[in-house]
Amino acid sequence: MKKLIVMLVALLSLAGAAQAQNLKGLLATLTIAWNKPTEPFKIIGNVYYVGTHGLASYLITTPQGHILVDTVMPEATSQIKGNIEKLGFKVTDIKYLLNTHAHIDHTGGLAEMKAASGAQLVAGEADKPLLEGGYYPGAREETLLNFPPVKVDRTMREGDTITLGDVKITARETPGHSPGCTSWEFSVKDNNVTRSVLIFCSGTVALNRLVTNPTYPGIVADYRKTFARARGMKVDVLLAPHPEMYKMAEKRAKLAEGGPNPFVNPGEFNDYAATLEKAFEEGLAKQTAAAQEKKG
Ligand code: 4NZ
Ligand code: ZN
Repeated sequence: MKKLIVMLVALLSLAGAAQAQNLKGLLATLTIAWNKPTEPFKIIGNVYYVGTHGLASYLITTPQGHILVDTVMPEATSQIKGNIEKLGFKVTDIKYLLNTHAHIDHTGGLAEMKAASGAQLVAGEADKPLLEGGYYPGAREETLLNFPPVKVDRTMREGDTITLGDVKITARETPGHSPGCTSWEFSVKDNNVTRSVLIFCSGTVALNRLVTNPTYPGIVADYRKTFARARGMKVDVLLAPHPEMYKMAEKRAKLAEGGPNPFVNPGEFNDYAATLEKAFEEGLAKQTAAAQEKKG
């Protein structure tokens, strides 16, 4: 189990190499772990995990309706629906669908969930064309990464907010992993203590090209802007689209034992972002060296 996760993380960071020959194989391997079911559960306050074993989807509930952040692979959308109902909530009560970034593993079910709920889709401005086109940035022709296109109802920039009932969610621009990569910041109450939550978009290099014909113009500067921004952010509860990014399984097991909520971990986000920044600079150096070599 642990071994598998280590392998997947390694695969994701090796994606630059994998991209060259065998995207199909990589995607097939990842999808098996991504699509395994898992039990939905309450993370903290009014925030619930409704994703699969390998990909996160979050339900934020209010008496005035709910907010769903991200879906998973297209074929696993029924799992999200099932998980929401299992917790006693209704898909038709979802008012807003939010997206962290326009990659198939997080957008695959947006069109289906939008049709099922009638919710408004909210996303980072620069990801709008990707969501509405259903393609991976810089790889429009790569049909393996295509997903059902979906209309974006509202685009967000840094500091923009959406409010539903007593929940106010603020968009934080964290571009790089995708051009409109948006992290979602809000507060929850845990035992009468207010905690800041961040659903972080992502900062991994993964399949992105950083040099020579980059995934999108300005990608390197965008990643660096995100890491600089992350240094100044104060986050009590880190959540992300890939559950291993914040050790979800470990914390869930601990949560079941009782005691203080293990998802409250101030500083974890800043440490994680620092790790990502180091991996990014290493990835950039590697891609730069590989490009030099090719040039001869
Ligand atoms: S991601 C694949 N969202 O960048 C797609 O972590 C997207 C990612 C990783 C891997 N893939 O197709 O293998
Ligand atoms: Zn991604």
